[in-house]
Amino acid sequence: MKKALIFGVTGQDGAYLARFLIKRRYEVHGIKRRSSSYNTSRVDSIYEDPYKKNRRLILHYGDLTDTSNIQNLISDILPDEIYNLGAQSHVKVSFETPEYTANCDALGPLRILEAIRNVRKKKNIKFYQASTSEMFGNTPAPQSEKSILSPESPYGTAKVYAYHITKNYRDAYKIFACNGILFNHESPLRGETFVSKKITMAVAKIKLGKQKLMYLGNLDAKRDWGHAKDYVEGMYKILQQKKPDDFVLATGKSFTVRKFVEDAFKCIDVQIIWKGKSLNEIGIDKKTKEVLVKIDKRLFRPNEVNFLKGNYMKAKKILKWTPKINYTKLVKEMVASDLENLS
Ligand code: NAP
Ligand code: G4F
Repeated sequence: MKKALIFGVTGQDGAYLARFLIKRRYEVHGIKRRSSSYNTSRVDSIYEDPYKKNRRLILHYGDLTDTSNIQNLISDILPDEIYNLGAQSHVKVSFETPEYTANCDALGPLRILEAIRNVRKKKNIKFYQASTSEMFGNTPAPQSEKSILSPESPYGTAKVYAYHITKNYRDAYKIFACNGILFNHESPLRGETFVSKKITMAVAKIKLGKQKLMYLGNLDAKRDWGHAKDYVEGMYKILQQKKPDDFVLATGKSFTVRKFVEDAFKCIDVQIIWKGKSLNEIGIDKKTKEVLVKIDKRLFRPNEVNFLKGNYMKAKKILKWTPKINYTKLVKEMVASDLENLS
């Protein structure tokens, strides 16, 4: 039986990856952070009693900013594969907490790689690093493994460090260390402060009479939105190759935030029409004339990544990976799930 260790198991991707690996008969170890309130809701349905024998999911306390904790966990568990999905993953928040973001997102993966290096004589552990399309910044689309990295945020900059240190350890110490350069991926489990989930939850609440309107920032940014379920399969495939390498996972299609809003409202039979410009722009229900979307300048970022669209041809050719769930299905699934949960 293979053992996997997931940093970030309580996050969106961690929860999908844990389920995926458990189905493939892995023993999954996950790192959760100490919190004053419960933070395991995404994995509660696969949680197992600590007194049960032959558990498939085993949770440990840990933190990417704690070197000794990471060293101890890795040398005790000695997993076959480590997936580092842990991060301060919010781009706008990274402008407010740049130092913490660097500690967690840049030095965190370095700490894991050092721990892997230290146990090399006992076990060759494979390592997956959650790299991101945010590293490309405003490099022209479509972005591929060969595109220039030019991050526009403290988050993106920290992730560029993590990307390079992963490659350095692969080259210098022959560690099986890989980067998955993933474009935006969403799901019903997406964190509530990311734009997709913020929109689908607001749409559901408006439909149920629990909210009147939503505030958004830049409506014109374009993102390549896929489904997290497809992307965790890609992560797994990256670590099953003969040679360690880096891969872009994306859908190759890109839509504006504005279109996401329109399509989410379509799911509840509301057609949005836009009026006004810039900070005074509003989104109106065509039928009732109610204002459902307003702009709040505080939701803009100091720097914006305008256009992300990935070229995933390398993953298609080598990993035989293609995304199965398209953008339209994704939006519908997210709205339907929020309607069900909130009603
Ligand atoms: P997420 O939902 O925000 O999950 C992040 C996970 O990291 C959570 O489990 C979180 O724990 C954990 N974490 C945060 N700070 C930590 C720390 N100091 N020590 C240990 N764990 C910590 O993110 P996601 O969407 O699943 O993304 C997974 C990874 O892929 C992240 O590294 C992200 O940067 C990267 N990525 C995401 C996307 C995307 O579109 N989703 C695209 C490209 C790359 P808590 O639950 O306690 O907060
Ligand atoms: O949903 P977002 O916050 O995602 P963003 O910034 O693209 O980052 C996500 O994808 C990255 C991959 O490219 C990951 F690495 C990262 O961890 C994260 O998962 O924002 C998407 C777009 C941005 O252009 C933002 O300016 O939506 C725009 N936006 C407009 N109004 C908003 C809002 N974003 C948020 N979060 N909230 C708003 O009200």
